Amino acid sequence: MDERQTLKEYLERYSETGVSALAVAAVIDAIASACIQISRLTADGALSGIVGSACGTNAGGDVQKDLDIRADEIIRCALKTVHVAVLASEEAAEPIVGIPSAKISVAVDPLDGSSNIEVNMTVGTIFSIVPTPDDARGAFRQNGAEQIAAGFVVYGPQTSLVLTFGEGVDIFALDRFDDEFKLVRRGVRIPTAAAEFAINGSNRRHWDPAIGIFVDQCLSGTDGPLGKDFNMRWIGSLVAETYRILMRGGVFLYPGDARPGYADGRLRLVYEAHPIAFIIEQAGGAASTGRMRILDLASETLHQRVPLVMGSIDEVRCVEQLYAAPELAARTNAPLFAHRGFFRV
Ligand code: FBP
Repeated sequence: MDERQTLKEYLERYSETGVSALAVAAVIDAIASACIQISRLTADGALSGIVGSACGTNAGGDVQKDLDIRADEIIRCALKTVHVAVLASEEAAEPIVGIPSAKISVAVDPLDGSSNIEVNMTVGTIFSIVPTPDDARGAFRQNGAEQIAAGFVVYGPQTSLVLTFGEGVDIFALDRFDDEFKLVRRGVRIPTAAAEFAINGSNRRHWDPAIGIFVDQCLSGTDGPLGKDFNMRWIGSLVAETYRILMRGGVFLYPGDARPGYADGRLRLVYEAHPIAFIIEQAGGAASTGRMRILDLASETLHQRVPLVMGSIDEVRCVEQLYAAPELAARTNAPLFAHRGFFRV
């Protein structure tokens, strides 16, 4: 018999810690139920009418796929059953007001990485739970450090839920037989140093010098200043990259670049970078724009983008140092990279 703790049991225990904990637990339970439905749709694909076709564009200007829209509907419907003051979704231009007196508000990316749907690659759902301020309109203008809880669900070979309440990171796997999430990892820790980096290298010519230098340092391996050989990955799915980094370390970069509309990168602060940064820090990693800590940032607009460099602390600090003094790094490394740089600065 499987003795693993279920998410429901885990949330019951957490909800005993206070009145607002009860509300938070109810919201996570509702999101988890919604994610079980989304997991089924993702797994069934064309059999459930999901083909990954484009249906329009969302408020942030991203192409919306059929599963983006279905996932958004499922999450909204689930959250109607619990006490949420304001709900923000990547798929909606404006926040949706629920029960204004509710103590918590929720931001969600219902389906992250949706360009991966039609190619049968991993996608996910990301969520952030924040306290509702006196003026609920300010719910998503708080620093990321104010988050009460955050998590994401990865729809991969396994469906996994990664969760933090600000006291470490725990992981649950979906038991498809019982239709329940069950605890599989407690207190996940990211190695402080790692030898794997993830970036969309096709944007190389548009990057800031600091990013180009860092990538060249990784590519120069044991001959370079970082003194080790790096492996490279790019899945094009933030949730999948984050899960990998939680499992074995590494650094992920989606920097700002010179393409029109990409000055602050691609990822959204409120429902992507904030929750991911909270999880990464709680697992002992770091999350930064390259210039400052993500959790110290507050959003001015709901769909605001932000550069994101996150993962193993040593590599994130290395990128921050290059941003602080790119000319120094360029001078130190120029001769080496002029000869060996794959992505030349
Ligand atoms: P969506 O929110 O539109 O899904 O975009 C986010 C994302 O898919 C991330 O999951 C991923 O890291 C990134 O975009 C990939 O972007 P690119 O295609 O530019 O490499």
